[in-house]
Parts: sequence; structure tokens; C-alpha cells
Amino acid sequence: MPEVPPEPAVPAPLSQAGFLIWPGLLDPAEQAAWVDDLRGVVAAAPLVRPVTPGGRAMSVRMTGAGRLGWIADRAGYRYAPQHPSGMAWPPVPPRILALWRRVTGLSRDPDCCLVNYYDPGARMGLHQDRDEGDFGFPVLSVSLGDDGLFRMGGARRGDRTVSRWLRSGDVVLMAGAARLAFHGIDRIRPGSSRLLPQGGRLNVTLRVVAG
Ligand code: MD3
Ligand code: FE
Repeated sequence: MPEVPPEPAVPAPLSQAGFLIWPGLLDPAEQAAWVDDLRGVVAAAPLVRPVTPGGRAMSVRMTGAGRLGWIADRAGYRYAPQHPSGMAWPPVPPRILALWRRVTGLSRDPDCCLVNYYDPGARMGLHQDRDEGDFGFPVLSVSLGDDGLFRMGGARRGDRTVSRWLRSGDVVLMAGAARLAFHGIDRIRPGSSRLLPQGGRLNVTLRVVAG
């Protein structure tokens, strides 16, 4: 007899530039529940605007949950066990962990749930995520609120890029070659979603930091 899977399987994703994308995997009710969960995270660990080692404030505001959070300051970029204020990061909400398990099928849970908030003028320049210790694990991203123009490249900064609008409820998995691909958010489309009463875009990424 086949075993009953612990969570419903996910439908087949579409693949673009090696990125696996599930448009609208989270339905509107589930998106609203995520926003409630994230309100709790932000209440425990307020959004901050990181300052890069070069001394420039990022336009995206960030916080996180889990054992480790990603921070940036004059000393550099790194994963840290505490919020910049000195408090511990709150736990990853169970609903968010459940999506990680369902989509990745991994028994290893993520160490970090990074929360990015984009106001109408915010963007994220083309970059790689390489502060983690083991690139064999995937990164999972969930978009909520206003649409964001996602740019996907290759392993080298100069590689050709393709762009697609990520909408509220979309889920993206970066695994294999895409795990080290350059990527960024060029802009958001203010007013494109009513999920967040104050507008803007939230992105949640789940990462294994240390193998
Ligand atoms: C590809 N965030 O937090 S999510 C980031 O929408 C980040 O806030 C963007 O890039 C956002 O680092 C894009 C998609 C994403 C996230 C992590 C990745 C793509 C990735 C890690 C490796 C490769
Ligand atoms: Fe990134």
C-alpha cells in the first residue's frame, strides 16, 4: 500500500531560466493567513532598513524568523542569531514551515525565514545569495501583495536575464543551477493588490544556512 503523504503534493511548476514557479499556489485565503502570521513576526522583530558595508541604506526593509536572520551593516553581510536590536528572532510560523516541507519534500527545515518589504519606490539590485553554507539546499520564495518585476539571470553577472512579474500568492523555488543565479527585483507595481491594506509587497524566502 502506498503511504499517505503528510501534505498535499504540489502541482507541476513552470520553469523559467531554471527557476521553478507556481503561479498562485497560495489562494487568497491562504495569503491573508500568511499576512496575519507575518504581522506577528514583524511585531516581535520590527522591519529595519539595512545599511550596506558601503554605507548606503537599502530601499527594501527586512526582518526575519527562525534560528538565524540575514543582516547587513557597516561590518558586512551575514546571518546572525539576533535581530539588529539584540532580540532573538521569533519562530518561523508553522504555516510557513508547512509550505517549505510540501514544496521541497525535505526533512531538513530552513534556518532562516527572511521577510522583505517593498514600498512603492523599493527595489533590489541584481545579486547572488551566497552567504549560506551549503548551496545544495534550495531557496523558496513567496510573494504577497503588490506585483514585483523579478529579474532572473545566470551564474555570471553579465549573463542574459529574463523578467517576469511575480504576483501575490506566487511561489518560486531556486534549486540546482538557479540556486546561484543572479536575480533581483527591478520595481513593484503599486496598487496592484489589495492584500496589504497599506500597499506594498512582501517577499518571504526560506533558506537553509548551515548544512
Ligand atoms: C535566487 N529577494 O531576499 S525572491 C532575497 O522578491 C531576494 O524580495 C527577492 O532576492 C524578493 O535575496 C527575490 C526570489 C529569490 C530569492 C532567493 C534566491 C531568488 C533567488 C536565492 C538564490 C537564487
Ligand atoms: Fe536574493
